[in-house]
Amino acid sequence: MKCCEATGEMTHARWERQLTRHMTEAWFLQRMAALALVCWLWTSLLLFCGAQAVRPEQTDVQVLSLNGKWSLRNGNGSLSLSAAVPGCVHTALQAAEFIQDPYYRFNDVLYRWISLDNWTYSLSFSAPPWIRTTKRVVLLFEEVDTISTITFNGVVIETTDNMFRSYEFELSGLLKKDVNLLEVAFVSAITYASQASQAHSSYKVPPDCPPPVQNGECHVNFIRKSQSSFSWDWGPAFPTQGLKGVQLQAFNFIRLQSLTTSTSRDSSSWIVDVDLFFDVVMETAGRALLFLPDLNVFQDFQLLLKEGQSKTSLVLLIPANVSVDLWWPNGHGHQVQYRLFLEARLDTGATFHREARVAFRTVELVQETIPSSPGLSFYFKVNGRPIFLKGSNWIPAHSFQDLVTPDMLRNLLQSAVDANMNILRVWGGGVYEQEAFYHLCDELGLMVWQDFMFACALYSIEKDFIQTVRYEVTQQVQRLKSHPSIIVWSGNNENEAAIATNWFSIPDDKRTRYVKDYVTLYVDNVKAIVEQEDRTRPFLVSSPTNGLESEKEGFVAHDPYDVHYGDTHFYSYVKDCLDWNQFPRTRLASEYGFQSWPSFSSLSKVSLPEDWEYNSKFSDHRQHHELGNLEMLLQVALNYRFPNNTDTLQRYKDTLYMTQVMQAECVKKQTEFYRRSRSEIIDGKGHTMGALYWQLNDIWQGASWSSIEFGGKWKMLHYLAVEFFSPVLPVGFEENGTLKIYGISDLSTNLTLRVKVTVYQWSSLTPACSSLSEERVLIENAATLMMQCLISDLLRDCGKCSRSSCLITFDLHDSSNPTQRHGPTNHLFLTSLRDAELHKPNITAFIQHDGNDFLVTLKCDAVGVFVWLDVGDIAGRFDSNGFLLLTLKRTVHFFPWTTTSVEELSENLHITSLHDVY
Ligand code: BMA
Repeated sequence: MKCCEATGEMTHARWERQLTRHMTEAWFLQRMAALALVCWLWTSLLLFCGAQAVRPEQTDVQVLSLNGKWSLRNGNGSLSLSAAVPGCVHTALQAAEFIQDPYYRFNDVLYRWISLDNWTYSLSFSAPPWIRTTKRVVLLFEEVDTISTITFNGVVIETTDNMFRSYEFELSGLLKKDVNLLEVAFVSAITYASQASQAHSSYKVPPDCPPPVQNGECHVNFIRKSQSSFSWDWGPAFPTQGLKGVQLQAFNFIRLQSLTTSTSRDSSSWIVDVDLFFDVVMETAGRALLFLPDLNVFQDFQLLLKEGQSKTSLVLLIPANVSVDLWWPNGHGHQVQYRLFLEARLDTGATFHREARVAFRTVELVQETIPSSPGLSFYFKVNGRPIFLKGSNWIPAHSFQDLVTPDMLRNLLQSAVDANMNILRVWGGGVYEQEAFYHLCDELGLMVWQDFMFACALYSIEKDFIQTVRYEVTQQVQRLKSHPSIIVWSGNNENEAAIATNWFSIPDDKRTRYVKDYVTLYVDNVKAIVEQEDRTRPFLVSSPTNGLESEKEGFVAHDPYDVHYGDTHFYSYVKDCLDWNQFPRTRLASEYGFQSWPSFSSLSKVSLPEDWEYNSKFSDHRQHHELGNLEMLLQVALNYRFPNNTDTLQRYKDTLYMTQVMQAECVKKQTEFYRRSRSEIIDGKGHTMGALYWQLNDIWQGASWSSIEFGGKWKMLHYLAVEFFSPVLPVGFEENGTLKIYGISDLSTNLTLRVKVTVYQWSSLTPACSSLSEERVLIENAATLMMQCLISDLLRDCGKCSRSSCLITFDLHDSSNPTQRHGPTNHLFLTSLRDAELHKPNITAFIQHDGNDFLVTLKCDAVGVFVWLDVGDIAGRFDSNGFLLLTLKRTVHFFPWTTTSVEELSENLHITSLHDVY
């Protein structure tokens, strides 16, 4: 027993003592045999403590990766090339230089032939001797996109119909010694969807096709593939074909397929539920140890594993006296995750070990009555604390998912965190994201509102369709449930609303059928499976929804946009977006937004000089939202002047800038409205507890609602989000001639503050006047009215100020230490900037090194508004941009994401402010 004499953090005696607590009587009878196990477990624990363990996860399982270079050919064999797996047809064709960048100019349409063809991936490989002598060999596909027939050595082993699930097949007996041929013959997703819709002849399942402006493909609701891959109002149609990871797993006795964890709390202690999914060749027994080294908690279990595939559930109790650090959303605390180890040994001699992460947090969706308001509240409590959701909606980061790298994801998700967001909604028209996405969200404290992948359509409930959805939902919940970041599952995007408000002009007498199908799909299947697999977080059937009220009304409420219940989506492009009176005082705003164009540097990469006009064919082509380009100009016209430069290219660039100014201001106004509505009930409406604007990221370089461009560059909106999502924020607005300033706080302590209001003339950087309010308590986790005054009084007491010659800024100051400011300085324009008496600010810039970053020192001689610094293609971001320049001198940081220099930055820096485009 020499190995047990090793010294470590835990003495042998203590280990024995702790283990004894968990021993059963049977265990005592088997003590001698078990001592060997203890010795082995002890060794394993020491290995864990030293974090040195590098060994196979399962001694009985051998893995042969089939990733790498495969062959690819089209339907008639006229094209053949080698193709990487993971990968897809488009990226393979581009890598082999058969095609250009699919995102270039009009290539999305020109390359449609690729998606209309049927492509076959094939791989020849010889099986190593060990694999042929193993009892079971399983072929595993992580993802097959989408419709394919898989053959192995000429034998059809499976057909696939769902990109959102993995597939595996038994290969034993089929493996040859020399050459084995694996082929995946895809059928065009477009053809399949069209045929599936035709086959569904009993009644229509709308919509048939996307609007023509999207240059898309039809009947995407008939295929379990990313719904936006057939085009969306912000993205191209690239219904590609391809494969993710492929491997062989060979084993003689047992394979641990996956391990999931979830945590919950009873009255006194935490419970960690660990589910193990096994594939067992022959019934076997053994023992397993679960170990949380950082909490010094462990427990051992007897395993009895029946033949076939099965789930074994282990429950690890965290004793009440063990203090556990919680996982909190960004801005509310740390994101603590603990390492959990599983060590098991079976009677066959096989061993396996796994490492996972466990986080402790609770989540609750509160829907209860609110005094003086009809309806129900709708907000999330994490660890018992109500959390105002601040964030955005996530769409796929690329049409070709194989090109999405963890670095790209980190950059985007870090950008969300840098903008003070605490949540992203993974929208139901895209994809269930890759593992790295959720790991990053766990690490960064970004909560995830996870939709199931159904959007803006009705769906069939044919037996095969339901069956494939059932596999999908089961697998996805099992794959994702261990992530603390996921706080809610949601059945679909806008499909309750689509039926309720009759998007597809369904005659009244046919409505019942569609409601019934809706309930069958999302309630009887999706919801039922989710609740069976994961009871630790809430499930919503749709977004927007009235929540419990929708359920009461048979899951399709008569008005899912009712502000007294649930979440709402709200879009209005024609009314003045700066008029807060038009915004719905909703319980939770899960979608709202405005379009803008990305920067010239992004667009010029995929276009030619002849495209660089707002009304060019290219500009129309990259606008997938009917009348979108006009709507942007309309909003610009409501508050600003049109760019009037006589140079066409400059006018184009100025117009791109104006769309970003407009978008940033519109979303800012609306978000501030939602944040200041969190503590009030006005006319029975309010208690708003979330603002997730549409949309965070882009799939390509085109007009969209995003705040971050394809490639990661921040639009003006994203810079403004840093401030409008700030944990402490002063919000000012005008109501019947009165200036009201609210303080918004996401903090968990009260602050005693004063509001400093400063009035500036547009022509001068010296304040015209300023005043300090009475002190007031800014209440923790609330919106508080901090001060109010008549605007006419303010201007009258401030010399020659008028609404068009002056603007107001305001900030929150510590009442005992007036030099300490809380939150950013905010502002209010007293007239539309179309009419304001702006002065040319004459901005100059000087760039210097500052360690790895750069300092840009700006000087000006009048107030600069929406001052925009652009360094073209140089990747990186500023600490602030799109701001009001109110001081003679201001320094801004630039954080590069690649190597650059003072010279390169100076050459590329371009500064625009609103006055420049007038
Ligand atoms: C919402 C989303 C998306 C869409 C966006 C902008 O309805 O759910 O479907 O892209 O609006 O139109």
